[in-house]
Amino acid sequence: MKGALIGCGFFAQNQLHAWRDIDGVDIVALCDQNAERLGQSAGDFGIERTYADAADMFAAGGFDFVDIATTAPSHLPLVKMATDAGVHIICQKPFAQNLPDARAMVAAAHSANKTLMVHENFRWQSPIQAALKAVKSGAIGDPFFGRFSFRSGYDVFSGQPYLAEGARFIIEDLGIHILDIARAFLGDVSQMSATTQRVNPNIKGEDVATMLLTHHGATSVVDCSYATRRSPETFPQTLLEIDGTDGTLRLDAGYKLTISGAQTVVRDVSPPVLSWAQTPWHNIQESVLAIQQHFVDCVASGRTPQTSGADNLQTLALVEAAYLSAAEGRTVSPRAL
Ligand code: NAD
Ligand code: 89V
Repeated sequence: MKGALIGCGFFAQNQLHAWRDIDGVDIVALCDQNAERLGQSAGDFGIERTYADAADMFAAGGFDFVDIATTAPSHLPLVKMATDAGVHIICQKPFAQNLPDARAMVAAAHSANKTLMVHENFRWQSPIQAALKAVKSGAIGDPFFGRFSFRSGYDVFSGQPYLAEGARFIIEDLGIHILDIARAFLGDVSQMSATTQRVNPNIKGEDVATMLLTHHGATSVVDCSYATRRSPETFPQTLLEIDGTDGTLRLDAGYKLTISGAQTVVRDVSPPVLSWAQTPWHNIQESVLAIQQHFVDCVASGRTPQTSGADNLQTLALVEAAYLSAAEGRTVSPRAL
């Protein structure tokens, strides 16, 4: 498969490294409006075709899929260019700034009969996959409670300065991943109730969010904070507590997985540090390789990716429901949005 990538910024470097590790994939073209970033990535990864304008890249063609690694405001026009060009698509999270734009992208990909996957990679982290495998195999019976927790004081603003500038912050950027993990474990959500806080005075959006979710047969709490100073720092680990009818599962700090069913089993599920990865980001970086491999496998076999555009509408609805709930102080049904 030949691919093209749009947006050679902070996170795309991980995506380019991961593409290089996947057999049978060749990134043949790069696009960025920023000439310096474009030139740097083209040089680092030996990619000859470069474009400042995505329309020119699609017009030149010669690739089967596009990896859109830009921030959300550009996703709708770029996805539409891709579907007009008849290529498969991976699009970074947050998929869209609102649900109508997200639905328009899903409809465009459906009409073009092309695969559209959202790069929602946190559920692909190997510690999360190990926990998911245990729960889905019935190791703790039927889950009735979950806590999905991400609390950190890590400085994310130095690498991603735009995170300090938006009216929305932690739910849209990070909570979206944790809400998606909650869906992966406990299924879709009928009710959402949320509170938000801004602790850091130097940013515009909320940096703390506490959300209560009603799933079919289960309740969960999704709690996220970038205002939590802890030692040791756990960035970027998602910690899990899941109670089931026959036992409990805990994913604790340091990637320690404890499953207490008929017996108690404790495992170290630390993710590997890939050759191009840096701690503590290695957990996320490994999941980039896993989700991109999943995309390739799905396109090759005609399967729908786990985090397809259509699936991600449910995760995005939780983000919208959380903001609405926090703003209006009421419980919101994501299905009504
Ligand atoms: P960034 O600002 O560093 O990079 C984005 C790049 O896209 C910039 O170089 C910009 O010039 C380019 N760009 C924007 N619009 C363009 C257009 N229309 N045509 C061509 N180039 C364009 O941003 P980032 O931190 O790399 O984040 C990118 C996306 O990745 C965001 O949506 C962010 O939420 C997401 N992200 C995901 C993860 C994850 O784990 N999945 C982690 C970090 C960031
Ligand atoms: O995964 C992300 O989307 C990142 C970060 C982990 C910093 O929140 O923006």
